[in-house]
Amino acid sequence: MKQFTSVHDVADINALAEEALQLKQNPYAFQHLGKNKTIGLVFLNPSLRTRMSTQKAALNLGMNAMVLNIDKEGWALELQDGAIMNGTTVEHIREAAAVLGQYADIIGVRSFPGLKNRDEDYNETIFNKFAEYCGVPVVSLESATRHPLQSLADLVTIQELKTKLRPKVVLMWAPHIKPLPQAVPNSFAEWMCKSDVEFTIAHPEGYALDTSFTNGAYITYNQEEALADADFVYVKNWSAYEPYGQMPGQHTAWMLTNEKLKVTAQAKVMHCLPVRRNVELADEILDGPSSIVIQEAGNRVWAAQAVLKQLLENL
Ligand code: AN0
Ligand code: CP
Repeated sequence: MKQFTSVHDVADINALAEEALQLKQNPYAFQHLGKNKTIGLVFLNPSLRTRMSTQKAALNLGMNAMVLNIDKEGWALELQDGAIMNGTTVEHIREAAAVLGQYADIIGVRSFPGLKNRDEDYNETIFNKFAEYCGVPVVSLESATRHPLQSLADLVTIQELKTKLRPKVVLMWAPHIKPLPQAVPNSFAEWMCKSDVEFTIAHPEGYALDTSFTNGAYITYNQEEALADADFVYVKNWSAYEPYGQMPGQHTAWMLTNEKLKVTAQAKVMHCLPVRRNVELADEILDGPSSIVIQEAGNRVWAAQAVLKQLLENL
């Protein structure tokens, strides 16, 4: 693997998930691979899991890991080409990314969408500039439209816990108080569409995702129909793709409860976290036997480690 920005960078997603599960059994078997290699993790937005699990994965492989919260600790970044920098921005992304590439063998970048200009977000303007100017392999730590390290960890968790060959997996929209990116559901959908699962997406009218991520999924506005016989329910809020970044309705009744889970095949409930309790998901689910959110977050380490291992093997 030369970079990890989406499912399209992966030759065989099942083999990669399998590799992650093997690393979980034997975390330190490849310490030699990362000797004297450094990963730079650059955050333009907050993170708990991605930050810690990717550092842990790098350390398990014998790498050094450096973290820069560039939005808070770096110089104010200019993103526009040709800008006359006589205002508030101090450093252009051209120099910033190129310099970071001098210090690291691999660079991870987190850059959320602005949710204002769809073209800018869906062209991955910021992420792609980092990738272009840094000159080393890049890993997405969640970009404007995708979160592939999360999706790989989700696939690993489903492979680990499934009790039938082809489980039914449901991506279920959840209520929220503010507009969130489509990155997690886009990415989960494109990974599930390539996996050996029966994949359904359920959301209220107005919350359709970009169809280029959902090709092959069964899509419904009926929450109960989607939940019927489900083996895994993946809960996530997202804002509308059209009109972009808007919230066409609060739909608070879509919050998942134990009562609603009764029609499932004793489904396991997933969420990428962070989750707003009693807005997106009821306490009774998060604190009950259906939830696998902590195991899912734990698997972020093995997903990241499988990806870094393949990138190191290709350096
Ligand atoms: C982010 C999102 O929805 O993309 C990060 C999730 C991993 N979540 C929030 O902003 C709450
Ligand atoms: N799930 C996830 O990516 O969490 P963080 O935003 O805390 O990294």
